[in-house]
Amino acid sequence: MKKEILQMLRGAGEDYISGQVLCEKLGVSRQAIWKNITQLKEAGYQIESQPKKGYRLVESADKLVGADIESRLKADCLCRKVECLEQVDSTNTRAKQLAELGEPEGTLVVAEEQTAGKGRRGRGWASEPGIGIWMSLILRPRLKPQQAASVTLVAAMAVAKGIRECCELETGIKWPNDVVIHGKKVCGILTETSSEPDYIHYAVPGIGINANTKSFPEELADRATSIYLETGRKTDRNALIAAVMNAFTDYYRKYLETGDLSLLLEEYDQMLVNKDQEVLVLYGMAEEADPEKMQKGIARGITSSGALLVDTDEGMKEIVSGEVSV
Ligand code: BTX
Repeated sequence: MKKEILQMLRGAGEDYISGQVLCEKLGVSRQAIWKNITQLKEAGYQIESQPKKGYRLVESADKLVGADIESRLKADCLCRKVECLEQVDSTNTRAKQLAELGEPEGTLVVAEEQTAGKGRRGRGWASEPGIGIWMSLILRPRLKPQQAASVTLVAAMAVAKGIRECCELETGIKWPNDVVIHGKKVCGILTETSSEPDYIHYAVPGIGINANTKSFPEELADRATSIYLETGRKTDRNALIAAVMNAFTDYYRKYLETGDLSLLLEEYDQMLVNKDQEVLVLYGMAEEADPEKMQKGIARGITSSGALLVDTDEGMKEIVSGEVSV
């Protein structure tokens, strides 16, 4: 019921909404409304109550609240349910556990803190408490496993669009999966899948967004940034999560329509910071890349299967794995 109460309070804007109207619209007693409002206040929402006028939302909580996120999702949003945790090792690990237990598509796991946040290829992901967005979505796409790699690119587009809409901030995508501002990472995405040779059990894109981080440890400072550092404003994390989920829904449905990125190519390329820029193709992991095998080229965009097209001395190449440096 908190979801509906928040929707109605937000809908009323600066105005009060009477307890009577809330009771009638939600079909519950005044006491039930009062109890839920009290719980929202305890969670950090500033809700003003005036005896004859009713309730008014003054300020949302600076806390992740499942009902708040749900109250902002579009009616046709793919995300149907939010599990909100104070602390977890990794939201990806938790989402995968739920998926193994049969949780349907559309459940989102979010956490205030990750104690063992994961990056790609065994790397870590710094996930300080209370300031970031650490979340993982359960998907059950009816696609071939080799098509699932593009989920990451779809998620990157959704993050870029969500940040633009919610924070009025332009970001770019560093192929394949980093969302960057001025060359620094504001978001990383790790998609984990469970599949058989021709069937995907589930895919879990895990998204880490540095929302309100005020400073990074020295080893990250030159490659990481946050929305706060770029705008000087604090982001309402519940609103941003919902904006990303709403954007993801639209992009993901287009992706499922064809099973590839053909309907999203143009928009992805517009977001691609590497487009028409010189890139260094590193075959293998960046840390171990053999300098002999590095090759310069100009990135031209992606293919419908998500590969990066790089114009090199030896002609156009499709980079399907490895990394590029911006
Ligand atoms: P990646 O391997 O591309 O990036 C990891 C690298 O990025 C690290 O080695 C480090 O250099 C740098 N890094 C670590 N933490 C941060 C940070 N907070 N901001 C910017 N750079 C950082 C990217 O992997 C995939 C990250 C996915 C994270 C999400 S959070 C929710 C979900 N749960 C989980 O455990 N992982 C995902």
